Amino acid sequence: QATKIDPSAPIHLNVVKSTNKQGVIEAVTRPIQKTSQIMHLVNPIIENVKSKGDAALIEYTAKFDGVQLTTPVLEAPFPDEYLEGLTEEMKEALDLSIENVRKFHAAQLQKEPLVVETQPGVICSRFPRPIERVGLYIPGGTAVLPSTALMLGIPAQVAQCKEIVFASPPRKSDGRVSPEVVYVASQCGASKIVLAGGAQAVAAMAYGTESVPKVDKILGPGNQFVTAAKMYVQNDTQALCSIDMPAGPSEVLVICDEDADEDYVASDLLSQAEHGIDSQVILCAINLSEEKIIRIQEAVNKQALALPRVDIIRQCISHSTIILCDSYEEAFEMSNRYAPEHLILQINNANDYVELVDNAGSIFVGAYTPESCGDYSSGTNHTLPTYGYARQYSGANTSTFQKFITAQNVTPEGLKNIGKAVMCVAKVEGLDGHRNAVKVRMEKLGLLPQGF
Ligand code: HSO
Ligand code: ZN
Repeated sequence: QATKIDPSAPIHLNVVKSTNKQGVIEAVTRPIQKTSQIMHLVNPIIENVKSKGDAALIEYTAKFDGVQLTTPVLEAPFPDEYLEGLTEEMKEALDLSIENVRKFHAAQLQKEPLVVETQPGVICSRFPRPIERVGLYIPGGTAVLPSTALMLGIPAQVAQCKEIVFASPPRKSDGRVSPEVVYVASQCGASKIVLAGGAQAVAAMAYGTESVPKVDKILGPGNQFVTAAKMYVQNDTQALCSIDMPAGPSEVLVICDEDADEDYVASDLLSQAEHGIDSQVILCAINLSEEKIIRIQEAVNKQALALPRVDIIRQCISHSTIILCDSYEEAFEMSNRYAPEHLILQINNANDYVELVDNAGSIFVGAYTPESCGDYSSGTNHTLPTYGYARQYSGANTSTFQKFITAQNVTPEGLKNIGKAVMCVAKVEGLDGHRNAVKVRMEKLGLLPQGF
């Protein structure tokens, strides 16, 4: 996918005017997902894990990750040696992040029971129950992601899921997952870490193997193989497994005005760009002077060149765009249409504009709120809808790890109040058995209305 880009050219975003319809369309069009095309690669992997279990899992880990395992699962309590290399400072940082994520997600638990008497004697209620077993996928690859482990593991623990299983590909160097991920897994009360990645890890958790427990829901980001496997198992009634949401490349839309600090704006664009060459980075700039645009471009170039992942950034920024907007309203309209995973507001009185947001995964309000805070430590979740799915999906939250059960209790008085309506509708549906279930009761109670 990487295109040839002159490494000596300055790292600058494209610039289009909001009135340039074609330019804007190009800027906000997301890359096409090849999920269905890679299904034929993913299918045999899933089938193999399904039929051969651990043996297939071990084989794929040897083949794809270059690690020869004797058992594909690390069981809790995780041995101390797996925490080797975890510094005190890192532990404190993870602890603070965990504490804040726990606080914010615990506050989402329903405190009062939801009970509504819709008619006298008709009592309807709704209550949450944890999803019993969840599988949390933590990608390997170019970055270690203990933050993703905690963003999924802590809400699962808060929701009181009975079994929390992590899966992450082992490192080639020592066949382990990073000590940070192991630490987070232990803090979340995870029972197991499956040392596998890709479609094979998803399959193992969806169907279960000799050593991997079958789970009820699989969550977490991943490459196209992981996404394709999640889609597959979600559609297989034999797996009886749901997933969080379809995933695409990570994205940010920043809205800034003339008073925004160019260094802050540039840093937010780059923190997204370093995620991957296919990351989506858009800046909606409201009534910006030419000098300001130049200063932002210069800041992007200067900061980018100092970052270790400059090569990834260069690729990403080459398809990133500054859209010049004429008003705040226009910028928010643009953003709502794009429905970004992350929306950053670097504008005057940013708080007042939050009510204009209809579609976004998570909003970062004001100059001192970089996305990085939400990615790691503030308390909100960083597992967010990408690819425009912010139109209909929420980011991961406590209820992601629950399902809701409704109940009702109808008394004779209640039956008197709704029985006739039930019988009427049952009649038009031609379902006499339904009608009869009310009728026999009303009859015995001496409540049957005339003509029934
Ligand atoms: N921005 C990513 C999350 C992440 N950032 C993990 C750093 N580590 C998707 O929300
Ligand atoms: Zn990030």
